[in-house]
Order: sequence, then structure tokens, then C-alpha cells
Amino acid sequence: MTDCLFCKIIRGEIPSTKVYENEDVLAFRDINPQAPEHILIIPKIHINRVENLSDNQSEMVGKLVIAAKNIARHLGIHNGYRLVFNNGPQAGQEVEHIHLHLLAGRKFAWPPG
Ligand code: DGP
Repeated sequence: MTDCLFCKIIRGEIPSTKVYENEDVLAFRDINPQAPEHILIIPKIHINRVENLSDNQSEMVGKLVIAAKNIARHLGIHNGYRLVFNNGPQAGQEVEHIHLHLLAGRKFAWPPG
């Protein structure tokens, strides 16, 4: 989608600090990190929200999670990490392109704020 911020990052029109990329997925450092390690993992196709995923896109969602696992291992994260999809305004989603947050490097509270 032309105006989507994360689509612009995928196309290289906005710079990002990439940590991982394959045919389907891009991962880069969050511009406003909430933990010592804060990576965003996004599909290269534009989907705005989880509720707009098609039933046949489960493989793509799985690829985001597998990318998170590989990135955590590559970054030497051994003490656990948090994976988060903020979905919709009440959940704090600011960018309308599905993204999986990978957060690590500190202890996280539960329940979340
Ligand atoms: P969310 O609130 O779940 O929609 O998270 C969006 C995240 O995107 C937020 O943590 C900040 C990050 N972000 C916003 N704009 C940019 C940008 O231009 N570059 C990068 N690397 N991250 C961004």
C-alpha cells in the first residue's frame, strides 16, 4: 500500500536498521525501543490488522513467529522474550500494517499495562 509507513520501509523509501529479511518477512529495530532489544517483524504484503487476515494466511503468520525465534537466537537472547501483536486502537496499534514486536533484555510485567 503506497502510504503505509511499513510498506515504505519494505521498499527502502524510509531507512531502517534491518536485523533479518527473507522472501516473506522483514525485521528491523523499533525507532522507539521499549526494551534493550525491540525488533518489529512484518510481512512484506500489506495487511492492516489481525482481523483482516484470511484463513489461508496462517503460514505467513507462522513465518513471523519463526523469524522471531531465529532473530532471538541470533541476538543471543537466552532469558526469554515477549512477542506482541497490538491489534486495533484499544490495544495501542499505531501502525496499520501487522507487526510482531519482539522485546527482550529486561523483565516484563504481567498483566501488561
Ligand atoms: P504499534 O504501537 O504496535 O503499532 O507499534 C508501532 C511501532 O512502530 C512503535 O513501537 C514505533 C515503531 N515505529 C513507528 N515509526 C517507525 C519508523 O519510522 N521506523 C521504525 N523503525 N519504527 C517505527
